[in-house]
Amino acid sequence: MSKIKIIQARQILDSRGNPTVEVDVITENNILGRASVPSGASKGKNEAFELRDNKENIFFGKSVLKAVQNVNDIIAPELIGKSVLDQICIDQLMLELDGTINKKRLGSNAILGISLAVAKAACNELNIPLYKYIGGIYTCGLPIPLINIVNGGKHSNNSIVFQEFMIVPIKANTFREALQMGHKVFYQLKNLLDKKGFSTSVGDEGGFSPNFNGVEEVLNHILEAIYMANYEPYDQIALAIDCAASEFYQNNEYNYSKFEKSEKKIKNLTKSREEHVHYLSYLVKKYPIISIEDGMDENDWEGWKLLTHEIGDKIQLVGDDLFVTQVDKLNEGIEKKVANSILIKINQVGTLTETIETINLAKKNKYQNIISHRSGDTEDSFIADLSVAFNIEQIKTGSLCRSERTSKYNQLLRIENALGKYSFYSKWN
Ligand code: 2PG
Ligand code: MG
Repeated sequence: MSKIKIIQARQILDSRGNPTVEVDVITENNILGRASVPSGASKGKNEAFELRDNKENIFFGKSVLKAVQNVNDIIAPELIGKSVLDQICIDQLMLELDGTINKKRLGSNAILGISLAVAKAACNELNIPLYKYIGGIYTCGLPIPLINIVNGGKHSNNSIVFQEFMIVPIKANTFREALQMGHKVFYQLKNLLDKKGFSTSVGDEGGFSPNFNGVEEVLNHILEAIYMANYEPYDQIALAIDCAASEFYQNNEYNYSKFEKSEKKIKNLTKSREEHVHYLSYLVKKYPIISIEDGMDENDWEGWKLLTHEIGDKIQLVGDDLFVTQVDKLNEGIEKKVANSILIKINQVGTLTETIETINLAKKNKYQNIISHRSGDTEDSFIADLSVAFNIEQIKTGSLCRSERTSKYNQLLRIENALGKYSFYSKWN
Protein backbone atom coordinates (compact mmCIF):
# COMPACT_ATOMS: atom_id res chain seq x y z
CA MET A 1 0.00 0.00 0.00
CA SER A 2 1.09 3.59 -0.52
CA LYS A 3 -0.29 5.06 2.65
CA ILE A 4 1.39 7.90 4.51
CA LYS A 5 2.87 6.74 7.82
CA ILE A 6 4.90 9.77 8.92
CA ILE A 7 5.13 13.43 7.98
CA GLN A 8 8.01 15.25 9.56
CA ALA A 9 9.04 18.84 8.91
CA ARG A 10 12.19 20.66 10.01
CA GLN A 11 13.85 24.00 9.54
CA ILE A 12 16.84 24.01 7.17
CA LEU A 13 18.80 26.81 5.46
CA ASP A 14 18.36 28.07 1.89
CA SER A 15 21.02 29.44 -0.49
CA ARG A 16 21.07 32.82 1.25
CA GLY A 17 21.48 31.07 4.59
CA ASN A 18 17.92 31.95 5.56
CA PRO A 19 15.68 29.36 7.22
CA THR A 20 13.19 27.43 5.14
CA VAL A 21 10.94 24.40 5.50
CA GLU A 22 11.94 20.85 4.59
CA VAL A 23 9.38 18.05 4.76
CA ASP A 24 9.78 14.27 4.83
CA VAL A 25 6.82 12.12 3.87
CA ILE A 26 7.30 8.43 4.72
CA THR A 27 4.95 5.69 3.56
CA GLU A 28 4.02 2.43 5.27
CA ASN A 29 6.63 0.76 3.05
CA ASN A 30 9.22 3.09 4.55
CA ILE A 31 9.59 4.95 1.26
CA LEU A 32 10.74 8.55 1.66
CA GLY A 33 9.76 11.67 -0.25
CA ARG A 34 11.71 14.78 0.79
CA ALA A 35 11.16 18.32 -0.44
CA SER A 36 12.27 21.82 0.54
CA VAL A 37 10.70 25.18 -0.15
CA PRO A 38 12.34 28.12 -2.01
CA SER A 39 11.91 31.80 -1.17
CA GLY A 40 11.94 35.01 -3.21
CA ALA A 41 13.48 38.44 -2.58
CA SER A 42 11.49 40.43 -5.13
CA LYS A 43 8.08 39.05 -4.31
CA GLY A 44 4.78 39.77 -6.00
CA LYS A 45 2.24 41.32 -3.63
CA ASN A 46 -0.32 38.64 -4.44
CA GLU A 47 1.88 35.63 -3.78
CA ALA A 48 0.68 32.95 -1.38
CA PHE A 49 1.64 33.85 2.20
CA GLU A 50 5.07 32.75 3.38
CA LEU A 51 4.86 32.21 7.12
CA ARG A 52 7.87 33.48 9.11
CA ASP A 53 8.16 33.85 12.86
CA ASN A 54 9.17 37.53 12.82
CA LYS A 55 11.12 37.27 16.06
CA GLU A 56 13.96 39.69 15.52
CA ASN A 57 16.39 37.84 17.80
CA ILE A 58 16.04 34.53 15.91
CA PHE A 59 17.50 34.53 12.38
CA PHE A 60 16.58 38.25 12.19
CA GLY A 61 12.91 37.32 12.18
CA LYS A 62 13.23 34.83 9.33
CA SER A 63 12.83 31.53 11.19
CA VAL A 64 9.99 29.26 10.04
CA LEU A 65 9.37 27.28 13.21
CA LYS A 66 5.65 28.05 13.25
CA ALA A 67 5.31 26.69 9.70
CA VAL A 68 7.25 23.58 10.76
CA GLN A 69 4.92 23.19 13.71
CA ASN A 70 1.87 23.61 11.46
CA VAL A 71 3.11 20.71 9.33
CA ASN A 72 3.88 18.45 12.27
CA ASP A 73 0.96 19.26 14.56
CA ILE A 74 -1.90 20.43 12.36
CA ILE A 75 -1.56 19.05 8.82
CA ALA A 76 0.25 15.74 9.43
CA PRO A 77 -2.45 14.18 11.67
CA GLU A 78 -5.04 14.83 8.94
CA LEU A 79 -2.96 13.15 6.23
CA ILE A 80 -1.65 10.05 8.00
CA GLY A 81 -3.23 6.97 6.40
CA LYS A 82 -4.00 8.75 3.10
CA SER A 83 -2.52 7.34 -0.10
CA VAL A 84 0.49 9.29 -1.45
CA LEU A 85 -0.97 8.69 -4.90
CA ASP A 86 -3.92 10.93 -4.05
CA GLN A 87 -2.11 14.20 -4.82
CA ILE A 88 -5.15 16.23 -5.83
CA CYS A 89 -7.14 15.11 -2.82
CA ILE A 90 -4.25 15.81 -0.42
CA ASP A 91 -3.67 19.29 -1.87
CA GLN A 92 -7.39 20.02 -1.67
CA LEU A 93 -7.55 18.83 1.91
CA MET A 94 -4.71 21.18 2.87
CA LEU A 95 -6.47 24.11 1.19
CA GLU A 96 -9.60 23.34 3.20
CA LEU A 97 -7.63 22.99 6.42
CA ASP A 98 -6.07 26.38 5.81
CA GLY A 99 -9.33 27.99 4.77
CA THR A 100 -7.89 31.36 3.68
CA ILE A 101 -7.44 32.77 0.18
CA ASN A 102 -3.65 33.10 0.34
CA LYS A 103 -2.71 30.28 2.79
CA LYS A 104 -2.23 32.78 5.58
CA ARG A 105 -3.28 30.47 8.40
CA LEU A 106 -0.93 27.54 7.88
CA GLY A 107 1.61 29.22 5.58
CA SER A 108 2.26 28.42 1.93
CA ASN A 109 5.73 27.19 2.92
CA ALA A 110 4.17 24.56 5.21
CA ILE A 111 1.61 23.46 2.59
CA LEU A 112 4.02 23.43 -0.36
CA GLY A 113 6.62 21.39 1.51
CA ILE A 114 4.07 18.62 2.01
CA SER A 115 2.60 18.89 -1.48
CA LEU A 116 6.01 18.36 -3.13
CA ALA A 117 7.16 15.70 -0.68
CA VAL A 118 3.96 13.70 -1.29
CA ALA A 119 4.64 13.69 -5.06
CA LYS A 120 8.21 12.54 -4.46
CA ALA A 121 7.10 9.79 -2.09
CA ALA A 122 4.56 8.66 -4.69
CA CYS A 123 7.09 8.33 -7.51
CA ASN A 124 9.50 6.56 -5.19
CA GLU A 125 6.73 4.14 -4.20
CA LEU A 126 6.06 3.40 -7.85
CA ASN A 127 9.77 3.35 -8.58
CA ILE A 128 9.48 5.68 -11.57
CA PRO A 129 11.15 9.07 -12.13
CA LEU A 130 9.35 12.13 -10.79
CA TYR A 131 8.91 13.68 -14.26
CA LYS A 132 7.22 10.53 -15.54
CA TYR A 133 5.04 10.22 -12.47
CA ILE A 134 3.74 13.78 -12.93
CA GLY A 135 3.68 13.91 -16.71
CA GLY A 136 3.20 10.37 -17.99
CA ILE A 137 5.06 8.27 -20.51
CA TYR A 138 5.28 10.83 -23.32
CA THR A 139 7.35 13.35 -21.40
CA CYS A 140 10.56 13.73 -23.37
CA GLY A 141 11.14 17.47 -23.89
CA LEU A 142 14.12 19.23 -22.32
CA PRO A 143 13.65 22.97 -21.74
CA ILE A 144 15.77 25.81 -23.11
CA PRO A 145 17.62 27.29 -20.12
CA LEU A 146 17.47 31.05 -19.55
CA ILE A 147 20.92 31.23 -17.98
CA ASN A 148 21.50 34.07 -15.57
CA ILE A 149 24.80 35.81 -16.21
CA VAL A 150 24.54 39.22 -14.51
CA ASN A 151 22.61 40.00 -11.31
CA GLY A 152 21.25 43.43 -10.42
CA GLY A 153 18.18 44.79 -8.67
CA LYS A 154 17.38 43.16 -5.35
CA HIS A 155 19.73 40.26 -6.04
CA SER A 156 22.87 42.33 -5.77
CA ASN A 157 24.15 45.47 -4.06
CA ASN A 158 25.50 46.90 -7.31
CA SER A 159 23.92 49.88 -9.05
CA ILE A 160 22.14 48.01 -11.88
CA VAL A 161 18.43 48.66 -11.71
CA PHE A 162 17.18 45.64 -13.70
CA GLN A 163 17.32 42.40 -11.76
CA GLU A 164 18.44 39.69 -14.18
CA PHE A 165 20.36 39.44 -17.44
CA MET A 166 20.23 36.03 -19.07
CA ILE A 167 21.66 34.27 -22.10
CA VAL A 168 19.46 31.90 -24.08
CA PRO A 169 21.18 29.18 -26.16
CA ILE A 170 18.43 28.78 -28.72
CA LYS A 171 20.43 27.01 -31.39
CA ALA A 172 21.70 24.07 -29.36
CA ASN A 173 20.79 20.55 -30.45
CA THR A 174 20.64 19.08 -26.98
CA PHE A 175 20.28 20.36 -23.43
CA ARG A 176 23.82 19.26 -22.71
CA GLU A 177 25.10 21.32 -25.61
CA ALA A 178 23.03 24.32 -24.45
CA LEU A 179 24.77 24.24 -21.08
CA GLN A 180 28.15 23.96 -22.71
CA MET A 181 27.40 27.01 -24.87
CA GLY A 182 26.24 28.93 -21.82
CA HIS A 183 29.33 27.91 -19.90
CA LYS A 184 31.60 29.25 -22.63
CA VAL A 185 29.94 32.65 -22.61
CA PHE A 186 29.80 32.74 -18.81
CA TYR A 187 33.55 32.24 -18.55
CA GLN A 188 34.32 34.62 -21.39
CA LEU A 189 32.39 37.25 -19.49
CA LYS A 190 34.38 36.43 -16.38
CA ASN A 191 37.64 36.91 -18.32
CA LEU A 192 36.40 40.17 -19.74
CA LEU A 193 35.37 41.52 -16.34
CA ASP A 194 38.66 40.43 -14.86
CA LYS A 195 40.64 42.12 -17.62
CA LYS A 196 38.76 45.37 -17.20
CA GLY A 197 39.17 45.39 -13.43
CA PHE A 198 35.52 44.69 -12.59
CA SER A 199 34.57 42.42 -9.72
CA THR A 200 33.88 38.81 -10.69
CA SER A 201 31.99 38.00 -7.51
CA VAL A 202 28.44 36.73 -7.95
CA GLY A 203 24.99 37.76 -6.76
CA ASP A 204 22.12 35.76 -5.27
CA GLU A 205 21.47 33.68 -8.39
CA GLY A 206 25.12 33.11 -9.27
CA GLY A 207 25.40 35.70 -12.07
CA PHE A 208 28.22 38.23 -11.94
CA SER A 209 27.51 41.37 -10.04
CA PRO A 210 29.91 44.11 -11.21
CA ASN A 211 29.24 47.77 -10.58
CA PHE A 212 28.29 48.58 -14.14
CA ASN A 213 27.07 51.98 -15.01
CA GLY A 214 23.59 51.30 -16.30
CA VAL A 215 21.73 48.67 -18.27
CA GLU A 216 23.42 49.20 -21.61
CA GLU A 217 26.88 48.72 -20.17
CA VAL A 218 25.71 45.30 -18.96
CA LEU A 219 24.25 44.36 -22.33
CA ASN A 220 27.36 45.55 -24.19
CA HIS A 221 29.61 43.37 -22.05
CA ILE A 222 27.41 40.31 -22.47
CA LEU A 223 27.38 40.85 -26.22
CA GLU A 224 31.15 41.08 -26.25
CA ALA A 225 31.39 37.83 -24.26
CA ILE A 226 29.11 36.10 -26.81
CA TYR A 227 31.39 37.24 -29.62
CA MET A 228 34.48 36.17 -27.65
CA ALA A 229 32.92 32.72 -27.35
CA ASN A 230 32.51 32.68 -31.13
CA TYR A 231 28.75 32.61 -31.15
CA GLU A 232 26.41 34.64 -33.26
CA PRO A 233 24.24 36.82 -31.01
CA TYR A 234 20.55 36.33 -31.67
CA ASP A 235 20.92 33.37 -34.03
CA GLN A 236 22.78 31.13 -31.59
CA ILE A 237 22.64 32.90 -28.27
CA ALA A 238 19.98 35.48 -27.55
CA LEU A 239 19.33 37.63 -24.47
CA ALA A 240 16.55 37.73 -21.90
CA ILE A 241 16.04 40.21 -19.08
CA ASP A 242 13.95 40.37 -15.94
CA CYS A 243 13.38 44.04 -15.12
CA ALA A 244 11.49 43.15 -11.91
CA ALA A 245 9.91 46.55 -12.47
CA SER A 246 7.68 46.43 -9.37
CA GLU A 247 10.85 47.00 -7.37
CA PHE A 248 11.57 50.41 -8.91
CA TYR A 249 8.09 51.75 -9.59
CA GLN A 250 7.47 54.67 -7.26
CA ASN A 251 4.78 57.37 -7.40
CA ASN A 252 3.61 56.23 -10.83
CA GLU A 253 7.11 56.44 -12.26
CA TYR A 254 9.94 54.06 -13.03
CA ASN A 255 12.91 55.14 -10.97
CA TYR A 256 16.17 53.92 -12.51
CA SER A 257 18.42 55.48 -9.87
CA LYS A 258 18.97 52.48 -7.66
CA PHE A 259 21.60 54.22 -5.56
CA GLU A 260 20.35 57.71 -5.91
CA LYS A 261 21.25 58.64 -2.34
CA SER A 262 24.82 57.39 -2.33
CA GLU A 263 25.63 58.21 -5.96
CA LYS A 264 25.26 61.99 -5.93
CA LYS A 265 26.06 62.28 -9.62
CA ILE A 266 23.01 60.28 -10.68
CA LYS A 267 20.10 62.64 -11.06
CA ASN A 268 16.77 62.68 -12.73
CA LEU A 269 16.69 59.03 -13.68
CA THR A 270 12.96 58.59 -13.38
CA LYS A 271 10.95 57.66 -16.43
CA SER A 272 7.23 57.98 -17.00
CA ARG A 273 5.35 54.84 -18.02
CA GLU A 274 5.57 55.90 -21.67
CA GLU A 275 9.28 56.72 -21.48
CA HIS A 276 9.99 53.41 -19.78
CA VAL A 277 8.11 51.47 -22.49
CA HIS A 278 9.91 53.49 -25.12
CA TYR A 279 13.27 52.61 -23.54
CA LEU A 280 12.47 48.88 -23.46
CA SER A 281 11.40 49.01 -27.05
CA TYR A 282 14.65 50.81 -27.94
CA LEU A 283 16.66 48.09 -26.13
CA VAL A 284 14.83 45.40 -28.11
CA LYS A 285 15.76 47.14 -31.36
CA LYS A 286 19.39 47.60 -30.36
CA TYR A 287 20.15 44.24 -28.69
CA PRO A 288 19.25 40.59 -29.42
CA ILE A 289 16.68 40.53 -26.61
CA ILE A 290 13.96 37.93 -27.11
CA SER A 291 12.30 37.97 -23.70
CA ILE A 292 11.47 40.62 -21.12
CA GLU A 293 10.02 39.59 -17.77
CA ASP A 294 8.13 41.98 -15.49
CA GLY A 295 8.83 44.89 -17.79
CA MET A 296 6.14 46.84 -15.93
CA ASP A 297 4.98 47.11 -12.32
CA GLU A 298 2.54 44.43 -11.14
CA ASN A 299 -0.30 46.95 -10.73
CA ASP A 300 0.44 49.06 -13.77
CA TRP A 301 -2.03 47.35 -16.09
CA GLU A 302 -2.09 50.41 -18.35
CA GLY A 303 1.68 50.13 -18.68
CA TRP A 304 1.41 46.42 -19.45
CA LYS A 305 -1.12 47.14 -22.17
CA LEU A 306 1.15 49.74 -23.67
CA LEU A 307 4.20 47.46 -23.56
CA THR A 308 2.25 44.54 -25.06
CA HIS A 309 0.95 46.79 -27.81
CA GLU A 310 4.42 48.14 -28.48
CA ILE A 311 6.52 44.92 -28.57
CA GLY A 312 4.21 42.01 -27.65
CA ASP A 313 4.21 40.73 -31.22
CA LYS A 314 8.01 40.85 -31.45
CA ILE A 315 9.28 39.25 -28.28
CA GLN A 316 8.24 37.21 -25.26
CA LEU A 317 6.70 39.33 -22.48
CA VAL A 318 6.63 37.40 -19.24
CA GLY A 319 4.37 38.07 -16.27
CA ASP A 320 5.96 37.08 -12.96
CA ASP A 321 4.84 39.42 -10.14
CA LEU A 322 1.94 40.24 -12.44
CA PHE A 323 0.45 36.73 -12.51
CA VAL A 324 2.01 35.13 -9.40
CA THR A 325 1.36 31.67 -10.91
CA GLN A 326 -2.32 32.05 -10.09
CA VAL A 327 -5.27 31.19 -12.28
CA ASP A 328 -7.36 34.28 -11.48
CA LYS A 329 -4.47 36.69 -12.15
CA LEU A 330 -3.59 34.92 -15.40
CA ASN A 331 -7.24 35.02 -16.42
CA GLU A 332 -7.24 38.77 -15.83
CA GLY A 333 -4.16 39.09 -18.04
CA ILE A 334 -5.71 36.98 -20.78
CA GLU A 335 -8.87 39.08 -20.69
CA LYS A 336 -6.94 42.34 -20.81
CA LYS A 337 -4.62 40.91 -23.46
CA VAL A 338 -1.43 41.78 -21.61
CA ALA A 339 1.87 39.90 -21.82
CA ASN A 340 2.12 36.63 -23.75
CA SER A 341 3.97 34.38 -21.29
CA ILE A 342 3.94 33.41 -17.63
CA LEU A 343 6.65 32.57 -15.12
CA ILE A 344 5.73 29.49 -13.07
CA LYS A 345 6.97 29.49 -9.48
CA ILE A 346 5.54 26.75 -7.32
CA ASN A 347 5.78 28.73 -4.09
CA GLN A 348 3.88 31.70 -5.50
CA VAL A 349 0.76 29.57 -5.43
CA GLY A 350 1.66 26.91 -2.88
CA THR A 351 0.56 23.45 -4.09
CA LEU A 352 1.53 21.22 -6.98
CA THR A 353 -2.09 20.87 -8.08
CA GLU A 354 -2.66 24.62 -8.34
CA THR A 355 0.65 25.04 -10.18
CA ILE A 356 -0.52 22.53 -12.76
CA GLU A 357 -3.89 24.27 -13.13
CA THR A 358 -2.06 27.50 -13.98
CA ILE A 359 0.28 25.75 -16.44
CA ASN A 360 -2.73 24.22 -18.19
CA LEU A 361 -4.60 27.52 -18.37
CA ALA A 362 -1.54 29.15 -19.95
CA LYS A 363 -1.19 26.34 -22.49
CA LYS A 364 -4.85 26.57 -23.40
CA ASN A 365 -4.53 30.28 -24.07
CA LYS A 366 -1.20 30.02 -25.87
CA TYR A 367 0.74 31.83 -23.17
CA GLN A 368 4.28 30.44 -22.96
CA ASN A 369 5.09 28.75 -19.62
CA ILE A 370 8.55 29.24 -18.11
CA ILE A 371 9.36 27.17 -15.04
CA SER A 372 11.35 29.15 -12.48
CA HIS A 373 13.46 28.89 -9.35
CA ARG A 374 13.50 31.56 -6.60
CA SER A 375 16.45 33.73 -5.66
CA GLY A 376 16.57 31.95 -2.32
CA ASP A 377 16.62 28.31 -3.35
CA THR A 378 17.78 24.93 -2.11
CA GLU A 379 19.44 21.82 -3.52
CA ASP A 380 15.97 20.41 -4.27
CA SER A 381 15.64 19.93 -8.04
CA PHE A 382 11.85 19.41 -8.22
CA ILE A 383 11.37 22.12 -10.86
CA ALA A 384 13.71 20.34 -13.27
CA ASP A 385 11.38 17.33 -13.31
CA LEU A 386 8.34 19.59 -13.45
CA SER A 387 9.60 21.27 -16.63
CA VAL A 388 10.09 17.93 -18.39
CA ALA A 389 6.82 16.54 -17.04
CA PHE A 390 4.85 19.05 -19.08
CA ASN A 391 7.27 19.35 -21.98
CA ILE A 392 7.67 22.98 -21.00
CA GLU A 393 9.97 24.74 -23.42
CA GLN A 394 11.84 27.03 -21.02
CA ILE A 395 13.35 26.98 -17.54
CA LYS A 396 14.92 29.83 -15.58
CA THR A 397 17.12 28.50 -12.84
CA GLY A 398 20.07 30.82 -12.39
CA SER A 399 23.66 30.86 -13.47
CA LEU A 400 26.09 28.04 -14.12
CA CYS A 401 27.61 28.13 -10.67
CA ARG A 402 26.40 27.56 -7.11
CA SER A 403 24.95 24.19 -6.24
CA GLU A 404 21.36 25.31 -5.63
CA ARG A 405 21.32 26.44 -9.30
CA THR A 406 23.37 23.64 -10.85
CA SER A 407 21.30 21.01 -8.99
CA LYS A 408 18.45 21.75 -11.43
CA TYR A 409 20.73 21.71 -14.47
CA ASN A 410 22.33 18.48 -13.27
CA GLN A 411 18.93 16.84 -12.84
CA LEU A 412 18.02 17.87 -16.40
CA LEU A 413 21.29 16.33 -17.63
CA ARG A 414 20.36 13.10 -15.83
CA ILE A 415 16.90 13.12 -17.38
CA GLU A 416 18.28 13.78 -20.86
CA ASN A 417 20.69 10.94 -20.33
CA ALA A 418 17.98 8.56 -19.14
CA LEU A 419 15.66 9.43 -22.03
CA GLY A 420 18.47 8.85 -24.51
CA LYS A 421 17.33 8.99 -28.10
CA TYR A 422 13.76 9.80 -27.07
CA SER A 423 14.72 13.13 -25.56
CA PHE A 424 14.44 16.33 -27.54
CA TYR A 425 15.65 19.85 -26.92
CA SER A 426 12.89 22.43 -27.18
CA LYS A 427 12.67 24.94 -30.00
CA TRP A 428 12.21 28.65 -29.40
CA ASN A 429 8.67 29.53 -30.50
C1 2PG B 1 12.27 36.55 -10.21
C2 2PG B 1 12.88 35.67 -9.17
C3 2PG B 1 13.66 34.51 -9.64
P1 2PG B 1 12.83 36.24 -6.67
O1 2PG B 1 11.98 37.73 -9.96
O2 2PG B 1 11.98 36.09 -11.30
O3 2PG B 1 14.71 34.83 -10.50
O4 2PG B 1 13.46 36.37 -8.12
O5 2PG B 1 12.84 34.82 -6.30
O6 2PG B 1 13.69 37.10 -5.79
O7 2PG B 1 11.42 36.77 -6.77
MG1 MG C 1 10.94 37.88 -12.00
